[in-house]
Amino acid sequence: MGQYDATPNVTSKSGPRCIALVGPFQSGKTTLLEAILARTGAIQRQGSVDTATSVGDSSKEARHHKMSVEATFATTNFMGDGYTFVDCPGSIEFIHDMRTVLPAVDAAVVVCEADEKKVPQLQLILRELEEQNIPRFLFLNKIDKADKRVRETIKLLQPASRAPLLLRQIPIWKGDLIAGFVDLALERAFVYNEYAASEIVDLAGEDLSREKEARFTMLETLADHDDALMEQLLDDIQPPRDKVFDDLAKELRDRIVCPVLLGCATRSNGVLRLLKALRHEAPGVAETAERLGVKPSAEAVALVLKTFHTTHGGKMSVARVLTGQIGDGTTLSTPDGEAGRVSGVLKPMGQQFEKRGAAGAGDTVALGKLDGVKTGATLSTGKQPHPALADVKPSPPVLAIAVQARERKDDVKLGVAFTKLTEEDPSLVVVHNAESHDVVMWGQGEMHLRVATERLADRFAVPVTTRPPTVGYRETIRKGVSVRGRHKKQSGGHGQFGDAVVEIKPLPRGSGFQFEDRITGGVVPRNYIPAVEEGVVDGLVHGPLGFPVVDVHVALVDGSYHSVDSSDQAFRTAGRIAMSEGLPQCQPVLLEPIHEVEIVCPSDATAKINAILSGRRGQILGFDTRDGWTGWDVVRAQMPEAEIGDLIIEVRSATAGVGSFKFKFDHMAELTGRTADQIVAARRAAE
Ligand SMILES: Nc1nc2c(ncn2[C@@H]2O[C@H](COP(=O)(O)OP(=O)(O)O)[C@@H](O)[C@H]2O)c(=O)[nH]1
Ligand SMILES: [Mg+2]
Repeated sequence: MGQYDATPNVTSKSGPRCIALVGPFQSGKTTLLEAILARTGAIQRQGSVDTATSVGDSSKEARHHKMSVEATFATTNFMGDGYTFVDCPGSIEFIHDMRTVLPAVDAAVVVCEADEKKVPQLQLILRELEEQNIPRFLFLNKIDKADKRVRETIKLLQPASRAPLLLRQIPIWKGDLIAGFVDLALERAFVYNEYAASEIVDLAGEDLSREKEARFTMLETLADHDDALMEQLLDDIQPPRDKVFDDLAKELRDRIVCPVLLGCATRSNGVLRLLKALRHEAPGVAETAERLGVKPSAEAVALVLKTFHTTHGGKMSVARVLTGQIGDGTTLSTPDGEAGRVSGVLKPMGQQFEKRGAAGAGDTVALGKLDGVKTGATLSTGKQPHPALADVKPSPPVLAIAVQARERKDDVKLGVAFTKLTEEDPSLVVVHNAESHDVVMWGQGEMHLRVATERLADRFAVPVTTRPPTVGYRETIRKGVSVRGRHKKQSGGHGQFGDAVVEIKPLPRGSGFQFEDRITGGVVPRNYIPAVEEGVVDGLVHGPLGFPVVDVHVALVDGSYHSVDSSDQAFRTAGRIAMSEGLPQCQPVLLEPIHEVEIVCPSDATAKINAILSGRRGQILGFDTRDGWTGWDVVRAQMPEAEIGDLIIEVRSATAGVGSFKFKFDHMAELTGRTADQIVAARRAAE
């Protein structure tokens, strides 16, 4: 029994832990956090997400949308050790918040349900953990609603995980309900109590033989990486309990297996077992530091997991200290240079931050007033800044909206708000479109952009209006023409005179603009020719259809001048006149940007995705299985930019929220017919 039963409350060698709660949307992560906080005494009683009384999801946006829209940190104590749990949002639109937290956690608890429909989401999240090499437990939640054998559930979920799912507990059924569990490592049976520790009961009869069988399966999986254990099993020798626990811990830490625990977060069942498993088996900060390449040192090294701009406390950088100490007034550096002095070390608890003393290795704390520091930054106190620990890149954005302050006077404030917003959430990208003058906010989906827009109003007090961004249409010509542009003005004394004959002709797609000087005999003096070219370029900015003109060749072939009245300005005007008269005669045609799009989706949605693409004037180039994924496809297509605008909304709804895409510009293509007429008419109306 030893340490696994009556463990005294002594601080373990592992130091304060940092544990991520991750998993599909709605699986019960926020509820589990609440149960953990109640069970460990950090809060008086367990609140619930359903009555908006939980510590997680306490921001205005989360309450409003009834879902986690950003990572929430909460600190507690269990059996003498400090723990910070990070409730990470499960939706793919907010997955970046999880990604930036993961590098510095000791382990992740993947909360999931026995639901086939959630397998693609589960796989998406497990991939992030697998790629970042994070030790992970699976917490099979909502077992109060279980309607199938746990072993069947494991079989259902296994394709989502590269590491074998290792069932550590089996349920005790009472009729159709699960009344408790048998811990296979401990070889003990427990009956659940609501909101209290489970009770030990004796195992007998059928439960006992099921236990033996399930335990053997667990040991066999462990033995795949432990030859000594394999020999014992072959020789029918019972391995000692401590040896089994050691193996469980080792194979978890080496990411060889993913142990599975059962529970019910709403009733706080299985929570204590989970906490004990974390206490005994999850790596400590020293191992995590080693995984990140941080050497033990008196100098502090910390990683920023999240940035908050709070109303009262100003900017907070939540960071995990991997080695050394950070206190109030500590001067920190990032690899880019000095980051500033810490003003306040606080303990994060949902939306609240409480002052605390200096933070040591393992602690996860909010550091006040580090103005230049961004999420993901590596902080250190050494003479030489510590090199960056993690390089977590956001997924390419998939949806854009053009944003404008509702009131002009807020324009400057909006710029500042954007800076803070993107500091908090690097998966949000703000770009200024020099051509259309749109300020465009790119994000990970509809809800992501909606929450960002709400934050602009709520946190930064800048109400905004939004609209779809401008599509980068162009126009070109289909035939050539020769035309004269003549500018003559006699107004009182000094007149103006410029006269240029140009030949306009189409160029192949993608050639841009070319200018040729074919003047002979000095009919247009050398020094005026650049001015003619400038005038021609002026004439291309806004073509007869209302868009920039591309892929044209213009040759200056003839003209005349006046020794007194000619000037650069007059020739520039002549060049512009030639274009505005010539282009409408050249059969102008609209060009639209076509992008190559690569969509990833669960295979059972591929047919739907193909239909969506065809319905949006897409040309399907082919599809393939997604490399390294089970049950996923990649569909490639060429699509007009105008149709990509809100494509993600349809893709997400066809894939239960997990499909995504990336795209890159491929070429400009002619667009004629009704669609083109509508675009040109809309442009005229807008002008
Ligand atoms: N029956 C049951 N419902 C649960 C359990 N855990 C969470 N829920 C419910 O599932 C829903 C989603 O829970 P939440 O914690 O917000 O999930 P999250 O999206 O993963 O954070 C809420 O209505 C919870 O009350 C559980 O163990 N059993
Ligand atoms: Mg949640």
